[in-house]
Amino acid sequence: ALKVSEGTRENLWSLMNSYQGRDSRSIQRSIVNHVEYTLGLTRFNFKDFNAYQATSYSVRDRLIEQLNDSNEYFNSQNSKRVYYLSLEFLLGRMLQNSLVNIDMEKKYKDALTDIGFKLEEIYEEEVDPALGNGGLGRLAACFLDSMATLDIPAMGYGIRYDYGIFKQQIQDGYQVEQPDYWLAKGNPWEIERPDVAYPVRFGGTFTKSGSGCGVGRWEGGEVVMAIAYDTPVPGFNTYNTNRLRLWRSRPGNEFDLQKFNDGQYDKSIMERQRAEYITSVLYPNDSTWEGKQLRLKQQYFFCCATIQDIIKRFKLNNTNWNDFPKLNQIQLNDTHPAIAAIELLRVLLDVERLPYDQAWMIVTGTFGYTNHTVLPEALEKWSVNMLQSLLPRHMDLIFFINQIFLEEVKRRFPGDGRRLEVVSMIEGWEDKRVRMANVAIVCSHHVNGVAALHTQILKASVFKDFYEIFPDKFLNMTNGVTPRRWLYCCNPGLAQLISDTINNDDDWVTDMRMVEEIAAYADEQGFVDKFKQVKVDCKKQLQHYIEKTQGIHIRLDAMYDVLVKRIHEYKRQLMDILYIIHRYLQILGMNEEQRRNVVPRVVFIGGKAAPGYKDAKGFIKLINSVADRINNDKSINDLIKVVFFKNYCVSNAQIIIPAADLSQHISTAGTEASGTSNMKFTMNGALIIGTMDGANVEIAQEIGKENMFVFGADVHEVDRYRAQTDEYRKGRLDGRLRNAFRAIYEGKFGALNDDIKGYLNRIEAGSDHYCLSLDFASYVEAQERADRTYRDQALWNKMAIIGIAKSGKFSSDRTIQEYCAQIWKITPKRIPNPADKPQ
Ligand code: H2P
Repeated sequence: ALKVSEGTRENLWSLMNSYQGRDSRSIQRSIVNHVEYTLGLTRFNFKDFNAYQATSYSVRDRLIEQLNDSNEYFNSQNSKRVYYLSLEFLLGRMLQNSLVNIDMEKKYKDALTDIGFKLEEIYEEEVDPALGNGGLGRLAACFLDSMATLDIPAMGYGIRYDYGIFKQQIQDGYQVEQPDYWLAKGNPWEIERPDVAYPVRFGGTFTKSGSGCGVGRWEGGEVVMAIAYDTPVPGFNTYNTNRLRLWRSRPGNEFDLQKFNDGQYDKSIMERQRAEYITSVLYPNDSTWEGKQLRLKQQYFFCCATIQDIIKRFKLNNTNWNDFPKLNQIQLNDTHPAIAAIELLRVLLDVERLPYDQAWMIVTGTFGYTNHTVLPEALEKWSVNMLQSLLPRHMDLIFFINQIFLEEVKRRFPGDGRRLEVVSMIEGWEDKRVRMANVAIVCSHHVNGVAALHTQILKASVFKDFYEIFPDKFLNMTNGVTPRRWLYCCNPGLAQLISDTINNDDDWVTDMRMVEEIAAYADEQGFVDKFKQVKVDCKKQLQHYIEKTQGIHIRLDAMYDVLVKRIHEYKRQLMDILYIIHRYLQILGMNEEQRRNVVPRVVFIGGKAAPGYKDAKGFIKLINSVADRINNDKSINDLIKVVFFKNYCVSNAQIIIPAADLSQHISTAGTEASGTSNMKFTMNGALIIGTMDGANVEIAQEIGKENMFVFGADVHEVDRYRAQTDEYRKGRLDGRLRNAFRAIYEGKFGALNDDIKGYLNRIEAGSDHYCLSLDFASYVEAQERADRTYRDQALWNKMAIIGIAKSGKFSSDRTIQEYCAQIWKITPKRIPNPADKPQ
């Protein structure tokens, strides 16, 4: 590497320093420079979108410098690093978050106002990068923010998909998926790095020499290139800036001009396109999506490039391989990147030529695995045949480590054939498949669940046999969310109120436990009035958004009742809409007097259904049909309004969450691993109606059960109910549920297709896996409690304020601190801010 002398360094620094001015004039200069020189437009005439682009480039300049300085500093210190591997990063918009984190929002706002632009309007020009499905991908984004803020030398690795999660449109009440080509107008936040490129091989043949796992040569097949795209991730109130590195696939060979000239146009072009397909689209969850092989290719592609990149960085300063786990921790976000562990093993054996025992020790010292769900459909399994043809050496190594592992299990649990069967990495006899979770568990030093209850379930059932083999491997890391995006940015009114009240400036933004102080003001009229005003302002903003995007007018004086998350049977959007039907039927039967007592509600239900998930799509149609009927029924005088909140995504979550009064987290107990929006809603002063599931349990512990509307069966009751016969359940079908079904069958909500009716028929016949009938009575009761409480506004606000005050635990800073202390064994490294240097 090029080493520059101190004198040259000073000179370079002073050059940069002049560019990095924080005064208004310098900010304006950098913006118009980008308009003119980067965008090639004239500074005398540019639009809001161009202002967004130029402003982003201007901010990015600052971030790049911080990123480079941070990276150089960590390299110079040979710092230990954490690598967060995830197939999804649901980042959301960057501009505001970046400005806030580098503490320049006000300065940019003023500088832009001065040249005729409104920063808030410019924020709206940014596309919402949506490279994830839901909570898992958003968690990865919150973790990046917290790791940067906590001065942890860390990097995220993932895929730069051309198409993120589809855009959801609604036609005739049905979900229609539109491709999300988010890069159409460019992406000012990324830095293309053609200099950081690695080859990735698929297929071909593997020849082995030596005994045991041997060493070998993997040749032939198809080679594609992985090109890095870097996005800087600034921390809040620190100079430290981390890197998110996303890989894009490109053809491995130069364009075959010979073939082209010989007239084989299609062939030469198709070969190149095949390589580019790998990183084209993000796969939606839970769908019976075809093209499994492409998904596997995506996984290996990004893991292979990432491992090469990590090793290259390690070799900058190190030669002793035993130091590798001490200096590198790799966290697997679910099993999607689990093949990285096998890839590291392969490289250590076949490329670095380390003995097996040493290589294995390095692998198991390096990896940690986070499980995010107990649903069997999400525990990935790859066909052995497919793996063998795509990654022959990896399949060979999985067989090998599995054999060694099973021998050890046999020794420790003699005669326990059942256990061997369950913990084996391979399942089946004819159609053999690889269980990626088992691979991940064996290859990792720690395995964690994402909330206390979820971890308990992993230990007691899903991974019970593993837990008995490796009791020390399993631990809990309750999820968290970043208070920067989910309070400070999305709810400036509340943030200001907190800062003013606890009189500590913005220190709480990096220490959420400090917010607890506001609990003391929950009864103080002055404070409560301000809180109420903040909520009303947020509701107005949502009202405006709904009017603008969906053309629906909603009243301000209603309870805003929100259920937003992926549409899935276990999350029970169906139960919510059935309750709405029940409520509607009830109101229809009321006289004037009784109606005066009804709390008006605007019910928002939003979320995307995986394109191949028929039932979930049926729920969306049902919700829209019910909305149609109720919203057009003048006789109920807007006592209920139902809004299907279209295209739920990070940027509109930032509008709806602060505006909610009541938020629903109503999964069947034992199914939602954690949930993270429950944390966001609580931080923003919405009350939860929810089951004792996932992180709801811990939220109740922190804020007090009396400050939530808890209902429903617990995990044990669910188990017992499921163990009963259909006959038993059929005999106990909740009467109100039956009436709601009747209303649907009778066509009160329009003609619905047979699929949804079939679904309801099955519940009626006692096939009720997600326990709608079991929980319905207590759900109705909890809803009534919510209504009663809402009528007592003083009580309601008090509960909301206590919720905010006691939500400190759910900052992702706390989560990351736990990962650092218990899994990664890493301490913060605060890099000196060069601006603090005496000039
Ligand atoms: C999943 C789980 C959530 C969890 C989240 C992050 C997969 O997210 O289901 O319970 O909080 O990971 O750990 P989601 O359902 O939102 O896609």
